[in-house]
This record gives sequence, structure tokens and C-alpha cells, in this order.
Amino acid sequence: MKLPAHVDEQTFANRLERFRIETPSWGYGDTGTRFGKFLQDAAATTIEEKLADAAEVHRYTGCCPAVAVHVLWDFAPGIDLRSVGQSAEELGLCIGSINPNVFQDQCYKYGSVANRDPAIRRRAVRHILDSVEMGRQVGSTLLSLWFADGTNYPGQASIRQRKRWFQDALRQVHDALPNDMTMLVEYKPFEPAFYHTDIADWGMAYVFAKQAGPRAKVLVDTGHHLPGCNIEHIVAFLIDEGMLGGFHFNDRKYADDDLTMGSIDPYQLFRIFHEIVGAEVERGHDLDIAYMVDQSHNLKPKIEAMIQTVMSAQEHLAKALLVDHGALARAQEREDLVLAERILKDAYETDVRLLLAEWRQRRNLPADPLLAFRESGYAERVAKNRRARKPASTDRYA
Ligand code: AFD
Ligand code: MN
Ligand code: MN
Repeated sequence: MKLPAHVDEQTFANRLERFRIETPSWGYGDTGTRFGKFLQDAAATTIEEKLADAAEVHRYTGCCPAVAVHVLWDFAPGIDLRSVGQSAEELGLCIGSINPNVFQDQCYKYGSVANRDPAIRRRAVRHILDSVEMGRQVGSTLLSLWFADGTNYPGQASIRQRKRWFQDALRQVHDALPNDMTMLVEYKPFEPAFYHTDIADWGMAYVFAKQAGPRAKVLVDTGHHLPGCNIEHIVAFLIDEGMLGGFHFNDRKYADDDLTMGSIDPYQLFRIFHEIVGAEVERGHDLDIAYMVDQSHNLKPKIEAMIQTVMSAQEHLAKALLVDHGALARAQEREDLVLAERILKDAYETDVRLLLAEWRQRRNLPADPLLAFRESGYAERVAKNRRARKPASTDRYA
């Protein structure tokens, strides 16, 4: 398939080649909503199984060598962390971001680093520092911090005091980071707190990251915005400030639905990639951003949904690479907003699937990773082995 005249074929192929996106260990295990879990026979249970499944996604897509780990969900007490790093390496993978967990233990009922009890604040910071050490042991250079901290009712706590406790904790964590580690501060407007969340939006995450230190950046989870929010505006602003650390990609119709990337609003996903590519064209080099998936496939088969997401990421990056930036700048100069919008839409409405299929085949990858995986029978094989090990169904109607 021919590229548009304004796109250099090698530049296009090389940028796709350099694109890497991290998949999350928790995307391969049984997850659910607060109303319960629907178990899948093929779902992974152990970190070894999650790595094996992540290796399948990487095998068919060729762009997902890193796997995010969730400290409490993946590292059982006493686990030999070096063996986890070795298992990943043997599978052609590496451990990506380290995700501490300061939101599940009973002691965090009224908060973690913003808990009124200094002993619980210290415990939360301790767990995060332990996670930094675990990350160092498995070769991770990324600490991804999400806090559920917040309150459910007006008057429940001092928002200003909690802010100050957060500043102290994040500065402590930053000061303990190994030189090669970056910490990402993630924001989310609500859930599980329903009156105020201590890091509720990009601005709060920005301030906390700035105050923590130079290796703290903002993590944009695309599902963590109130309806109508212009996410690409936030992305453009953070890029220009040098404060965009990375993404947790997913899609949502209403809130933090963790639906597969691009499944609800693909045009918004394109506009996000357009801001990234636009900045890279302007600067002449790739942005140093952590592209990470954060979705839990409550109904879709886990590995297929992850491959779908990765293909969607490649497709929307490819579309953004088709924008004619010269023509766009000229149209903008003339305030020709009809033509300017059309230049974006021309790129977005280009069907890049054949382009990507040809690009994959030139890299000895399957033209259609999803169909190739489906035909491999991997899911059926692991379902058979893993089903035998799962507890019998407790359904009354089973
Ligand atoms: C949940 C949170 C947040 C976090 C993720 C992994 O909303 O997105 O990054 O769990 O801990 O989705
Ligand atoms: Mn997230
Ligand atoms: Mn989330």
C-alpha cells in the first residue's frame, strides 16, 4: 500500500519500529468489578503464567517486551525476585513498571500516605520504598504510583492537611529513588473515594511531582477523566512542560471502565497520538514517554483483548504519523480551520491496517496478530491446564 506523498516511508516504518508498549500483569489474571468477578479458565494466576501470556502478546505483535507488575498481586511474600527477572528474560521480556499497592490492606481504610495515623502513613511509605527496592532487584526503572486516598463525605478530613502529608511522602519516595528510576504520579477524579480524591486531576499530580523532585513526572491514565475532558489538551500541556511521564491506556464510556484502548473513542486516541507525534516532529526526536496499558478485561478473553489493544495503539500511532504537518501549519497560519481539520481527518480516516500488515510481514510477524494468536490454540491449551487447578465453581446454578 502506498503512503501519502508527504510521508517518508522509512521514517514511518522506523517510528513504528521504535514504538514499545508495556502490558500489565493484572491484565492476564481474573479481575472484575466491585460487583464480582467472572472467572476465565485461561486466566493466569501466578506471575509465571502472566509472563507466559505476556510473552504470547509480544510474540505476535513484536512491540511489548515489558510487563508491569503489581507488588502485592504478583510478588508473594518470600518470592525470589531475581528468578522473576530471569523468567522474564528467558521469555524475551523484561519487568516494566513497579506498581506498589497501598489501597487494599485493611489499615488503609481511611487512607495510606494521607492517613491521620502517622504509623499508617509510615507503613505506606515503607511499602513504596520496599517496592522501589524490589524494582531495583528485577531491573525496573519505573515506579508507578496510584493512590486511592480520599474521603467520602464533606468534613471527614482536612483536605489541606492531607495535601501536605502527600507532599512529604512523595518527596521521601523521590529522595530514595535509585538514579536510574523515574516515579510517575497518577491521578484519578474519583473511585474508590467518592467525595474527594487527594490526587484528583493532572494539575494536582503536576504540583506533587514538581515538589517531589526532578525524576517525578505525571502519569495520564486515559480512563481517569470526567466526561467531556479534553485529554489531548492535558497531554500537549504536560509534553510542553516536560512533565508527561507516561500513559495508562484504556478506554471508557463513563469512568474508569478499563475497556480496551480505542474501543469507545478512537478519534480521541488519535488526537492524543497526534500531540505526541507533533511534538516529536517539532523536536526532531522521540519523546521519552512510558506507553503502558492499564485495562482489565472483565468479559473479553484476556490475551485477545491485550493483542487488540496493542494493535489499536499501533494503528493510532500510524494514523498520527500520516498527518501532513507542513500543510497543517500553513492552514493554521491562514486561519483556514476547515482545511486544518480536514488535514487531521485525512490522516485519521486512512485505513492503515494493510500498511501495518505489510510492515509486520517485513519484520517476520503475522500480518494479523489477533487471528494468528487465535489460530495458535494457546488459549485452549492453557485453559485446559489452568482449569484443572482452579477451585470448583461456587455457582448455585452451575
Ligand atoms: C486501577 C486504578 C489505577 C491503577 C491501576 C493499577 O484505577 O488506574 O493504575 O488500578 O494499580 O485501575
Ligand atoms: Mn492506571
Ligand atoms: Mn484505573
